[in-house]
Amino acid sequence: MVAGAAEAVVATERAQQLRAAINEANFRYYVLDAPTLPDAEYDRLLRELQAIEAAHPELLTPDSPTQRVGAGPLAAFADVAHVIPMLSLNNAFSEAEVMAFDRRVREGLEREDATIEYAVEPKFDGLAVALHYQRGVFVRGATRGDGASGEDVSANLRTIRAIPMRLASEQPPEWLEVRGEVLMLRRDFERLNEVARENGEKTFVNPRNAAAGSLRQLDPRITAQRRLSFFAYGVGRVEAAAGLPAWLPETHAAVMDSLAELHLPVSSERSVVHGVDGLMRYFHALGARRDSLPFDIDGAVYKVNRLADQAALGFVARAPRFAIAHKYPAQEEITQVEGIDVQVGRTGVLTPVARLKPVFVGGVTVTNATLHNEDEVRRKDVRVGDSVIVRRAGDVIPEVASVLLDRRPMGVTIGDLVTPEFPPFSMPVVCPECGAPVVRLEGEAAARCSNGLSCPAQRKQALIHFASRRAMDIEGLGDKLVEQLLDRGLVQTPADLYRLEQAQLAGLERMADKSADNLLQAIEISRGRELARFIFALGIRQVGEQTAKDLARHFGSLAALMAADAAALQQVPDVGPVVAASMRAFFAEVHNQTVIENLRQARAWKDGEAQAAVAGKLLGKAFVLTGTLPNLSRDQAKALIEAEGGKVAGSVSRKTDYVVAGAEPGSKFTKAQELGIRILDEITFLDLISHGDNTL
Ligand code: D41
Repeated sequence: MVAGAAEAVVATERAQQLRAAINEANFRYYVLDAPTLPDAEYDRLLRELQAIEAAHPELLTPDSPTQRVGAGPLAAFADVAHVIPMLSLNNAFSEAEVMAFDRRVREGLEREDATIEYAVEPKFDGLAVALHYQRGVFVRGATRGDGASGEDVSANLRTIRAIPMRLASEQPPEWLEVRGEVLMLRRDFERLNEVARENGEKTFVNPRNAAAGSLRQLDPRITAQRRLSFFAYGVGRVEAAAGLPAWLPETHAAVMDSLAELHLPVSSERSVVHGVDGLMRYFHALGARRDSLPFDIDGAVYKVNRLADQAALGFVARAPRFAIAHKYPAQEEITQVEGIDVQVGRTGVLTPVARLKPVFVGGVTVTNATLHNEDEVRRKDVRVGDSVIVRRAGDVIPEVASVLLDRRPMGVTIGDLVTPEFPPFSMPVVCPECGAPVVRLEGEAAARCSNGLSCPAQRKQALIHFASRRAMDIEGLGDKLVEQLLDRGLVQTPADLYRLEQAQLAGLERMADKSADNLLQAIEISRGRELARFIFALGIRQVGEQTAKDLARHFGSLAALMAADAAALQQVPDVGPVVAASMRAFFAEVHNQTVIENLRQARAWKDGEAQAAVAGKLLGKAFVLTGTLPNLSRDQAKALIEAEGGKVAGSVSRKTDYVVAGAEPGSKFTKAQELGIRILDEITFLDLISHGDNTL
């Protein structure tokens, strides 16, 4: 009995410790974006807590981190009334409208000559929700709905790790209603769609729709897999704890700072500015960073900072007079598909491209959007004549996000005749550029022209690649010029470049004597490039820049490389059967052999010497560096790794063996955790360098 009681006390204390540690880890990971606890350790703590709660059910609390994915599916969401209505925001689309807003504020406050102080923040493109905390514990959450009442989505909100289940405060208020936006980070959205695509399921049009779809799932276990995020933008109902003074911040900025102290996620992009000048400067600065933010925003929100002024201004209809949303140009627009073209790339891959009625989206006029591949067009069922949503987020290539099926033009009846609707897209069976048969290998998404470098489109892309900066680096030889050289029959293969003469160039468009000289000189300079560049320039499928370097180092000469069989090729790091087969096939083609022979006579490259693989403790091991190490610079760490035969890559993949992480690591750290890759700090890293892998 006594022993049992003592055990229970220990369990209680340990459960508290574990909850605190887990909550802290969630806060650092999801709110500060600066993880400190390795995933494995986090899982261990969570399992230990689960075990304690299973042995002592009386210790289980609703705010325990084990309860984030609790119950099974609901039949329906319950309605929740918002005691304080959730207002909407008026929009401004121009500087003039912002000036009018500022004038109304000054007039409303009867301070016409004053410069108003504004709290400014990004306008998250998500869904507004209200979170209720009773004595610091999350008890309920609801969607905004129509502003007067919404749906109880508590179970789904619990799955969002950025939302604390308990506020970080010794003396929490009796009641705190936090308002904010639920959204999905771009990287989580991309991953979700990637998985959906792989499983042949429907993809989401944008992160907002994905967040909405996930939050309104009746089964919280599905929501839990969706990785939603949350940012607070204000408060609703607030009641101080009995015996404590009321919480009376004077400004919106102070409210946000308090929420941050309670470990609620607030935007680090928030700021305080003065007057319309300050608003516009913020708008443009944020706009410049828009594409590089980890989430979609559709504008900036300006709020009169002083809460007393907010109260004095009040609201009209359902929107406050003290706040406005200043919108950026839309990243999505509706337009029509005028045609579907098929483009042929360097390796013969056919890419369907939608030709669009020009539309202004994401700050540029878009006339084309990639449709990726045949399966993708079929899945979205994009057809000529369709109205489609075009999306351009960040600096990514514009994309057809979805088709508005209800606007698809139907067949038109003229007398007895009915014109058919456009048929579903199908890939051409012959290459649109050269007429050769199109092939699609089993298990591949890409359809290819089977004609290799006899196809003019492939030849053109191959030449552009050959001349490109990271390959032979022939300055000034871009798209347009390559096209002209090919059209006039001056060049057929890369080898022909080295036979060009001044007189031949003179007739080309925009080619004065001077530029002709420059081009010839750039070609001349490119003679004798190092072997690695030359191998890369050949454009062998699967052989990228790094593989080309490894091959050059390993074989030393092109002759040795060409003579190597598949087994010999696979001696090179990262060269597997697929890459080896691709190289064997390339060098087996008579056409390629001839071009290479001509390039040899033109002395286009210089062989090196075969270098035996460095012997070292870390031979063949792949490292990724992230964050700032306490003592070593990035270059120093890299040098240490390479001296032991290891390699440093720029991004984390399944092939990564170790991630060396310092302070403020980036997304590479998270990725490494997800893939279960070993993460080293500086001390363990140095240990590895001196003793090899067996000590870890
Ligand atoms: O980021 C947002 N989407 C955001 C929405 C924000 N930063 N601030 C907001 N502030 C308000 C007021 C001023 C009315 C409290 C809002 C919203 N409202 C809002 N979101 C959805 C409807 C209204």
